[in-house]
Amino acid sequence: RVLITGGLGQLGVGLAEMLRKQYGKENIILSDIRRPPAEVYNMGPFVYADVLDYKNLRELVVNNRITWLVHYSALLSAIGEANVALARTINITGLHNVLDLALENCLRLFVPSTIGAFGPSSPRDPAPDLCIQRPRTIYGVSKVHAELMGEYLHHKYGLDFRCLRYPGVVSAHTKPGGGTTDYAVQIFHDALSTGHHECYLRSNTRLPMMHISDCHRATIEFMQAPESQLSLRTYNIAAMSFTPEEVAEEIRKHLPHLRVTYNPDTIRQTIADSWPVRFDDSNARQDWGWKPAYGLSELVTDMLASIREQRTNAGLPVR
Ligand code: VAH
Repeated sequence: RVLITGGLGQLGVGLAEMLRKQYGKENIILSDIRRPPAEVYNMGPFVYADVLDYKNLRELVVNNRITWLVHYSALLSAIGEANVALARTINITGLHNVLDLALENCLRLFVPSTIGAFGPSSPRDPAPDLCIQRPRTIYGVSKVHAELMGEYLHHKYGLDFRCLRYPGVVSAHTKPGGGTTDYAVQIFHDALSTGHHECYLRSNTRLPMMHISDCHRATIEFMQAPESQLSLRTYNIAAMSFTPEEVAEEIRKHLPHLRVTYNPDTIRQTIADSWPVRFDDSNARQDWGWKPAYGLSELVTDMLASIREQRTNAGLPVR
């Protein structure tokens, strides 16, 4: 059985849906510290879980016979810079609870890392799996800590710790949670509603990005990969890298009137300028067969179709 923490963020619900198709509804338990919307309750098992409450987590793991833990609870890059103390508590103390729980109960553990685990002194174009990592956000620092702790406990105690560094994830049905790549989701909603997007990054800020279904598929394929195939515990995964201007141009092939004004905000522009421009994910492709399905044109086509349908169903006007 799988327990997903931070399940109501950008990634949890979609991953649960994909896992439930393969392993059955009752075997995938979504959790968060917030009450879910009705449709999430109706999808399958949901429980309250606070990653800062070790006893609560242990009870969930034992009572539900959990064997895999997917740890999505975290404060992302920009929101973490606005609340460093909380980000450190959730991203580091929460992680330690999950690591201890995994060791105590012989759980297999997936923890996501991010392009944000690199910093200005890392090679940026491309960033390889193994290189200098001196990130300049509490989010990045906490994710490097997660990578190092997971790898240490794997080598010392045999913990099956697995970690993927995600690019910015572009999703139609869920909102991102306060990251630096969030513009890449908002621009689609703006294109179909007001026709105008105000971008908080410069037009030429290139960042690694991925369609959410590629992100979920990579996670599941990686979790299923035989241990013998893994030469690393933490892997970069990539699909594409684009700038705000490039994604705007691709959207204009469908909606020619999209207007974008660039109004860089210092915090998120500084974060983005410290991150990799492109990822080298050759180890993931070689070791466990990673291959993305969505490039920029497929992503734009899918996002516009999904959001158009959403707005129509909600009785909202669509451009
Ligand atoms: C963020 N979307 O922007 C998250 C992610 C790769 C970026 O970690 O913080």
